[in-house]
Amino acid sequence: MEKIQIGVIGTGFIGPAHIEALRRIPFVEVKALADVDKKVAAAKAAELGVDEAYGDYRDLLNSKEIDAVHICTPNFLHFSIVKDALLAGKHVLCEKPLATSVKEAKELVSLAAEKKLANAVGFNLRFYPLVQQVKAMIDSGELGEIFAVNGSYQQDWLFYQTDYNWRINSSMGGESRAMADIGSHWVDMIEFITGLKIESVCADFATFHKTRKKPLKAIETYSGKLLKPEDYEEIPIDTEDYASILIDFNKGAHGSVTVNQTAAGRKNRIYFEIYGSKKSVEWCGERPNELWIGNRDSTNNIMLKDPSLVLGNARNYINYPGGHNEGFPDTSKQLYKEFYNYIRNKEFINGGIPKYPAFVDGLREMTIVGKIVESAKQRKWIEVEANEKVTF
Ligand code: SOE
Repeated sequence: MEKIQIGVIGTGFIGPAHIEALRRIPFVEVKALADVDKKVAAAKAAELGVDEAYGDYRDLLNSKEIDAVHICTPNFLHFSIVKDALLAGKHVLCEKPLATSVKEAKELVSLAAEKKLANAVGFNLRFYPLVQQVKAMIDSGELGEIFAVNGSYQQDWLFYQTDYNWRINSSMGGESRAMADIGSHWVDMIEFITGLKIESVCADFATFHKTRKKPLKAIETYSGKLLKPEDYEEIPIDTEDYASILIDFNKGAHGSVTVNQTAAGRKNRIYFEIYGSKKSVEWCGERPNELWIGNRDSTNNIMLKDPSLVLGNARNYINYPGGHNEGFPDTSKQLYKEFYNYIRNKEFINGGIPKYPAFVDGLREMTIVGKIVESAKQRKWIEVEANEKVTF
């Protein structure tokens, strides 16, 4: 079988997760990786069992054998690498955020369309089977009209003043941190499953650690717990630890979300509750195989992930029987499976509708997060354009 050849650019926390998930798809192969210099790249390639290592991503892009690239670098590099990759004729899957400004994101959406290349953004959390089940329930009218959507995304890996990572530095991660890093997943997930559009937002941001102790050497995401006091310098912080947002959706729905990266005990907890005119649902990413279903006139239920119980399309994202739990790594596998099926079936040539989050979804999320940041600064409600116009 001829396999689709892939290059992974950036091998910190998330790059290896991409490689592992890609290896679970039979018709693709991770051929090469690139990192900041030849030494780091060679060490990562040896550790991860990848044949080719590049110290400059442009050399990877020059390889004729590579069909597609995954961009897993710090955020500020996304725009230039995605652009170079598209100009080199590669299909691209980029981690979120797609770029650091809406203007740049629009340029990438247009360039990918002009070059007729498949493009995706790493909103993998959409692919939890029971998240897809909620979408199917809402699409079939089971919840009725949506009244309210509430939720949160909370973590504790940045709880201490000594917790540090490139995401904290606005020049590397972007102006917003908690909202852009994890709130973006919540926003993407909710618009995807409900079909509702966020129309206006009113945000309150907080930075609890006004200064943080930055390690004197670079460390990877989630690795700060291993450092000692003499390994730090104190620096001012200009990105938010916390954000709470009131949301007005179209079709009369209302909602709210809180994101917090300093929430002790919350490891990686994305959570939502959706209240409809017929029933309610509640789901939490730390118990992803359980869905609470709430009724007014009969008993409430807990549905367990099981391919024989879910509605239509949700079944496509379940590979194990009930009781055999699927989790975070499986969401990436399901996203990449859809992306590479699209490429394998050459759907990009005629502009087939992707079943995965594409660059337009990355642009949409950036538009919303941009308005949330504006609202926090101005301390007032800000409208979000219903549909961003992109010219091709
Ligand atoms: C760090 O906060 C992070 O790795 C995010 O960047 C991911 O998108 C999320 O899936 C888990 O947490």
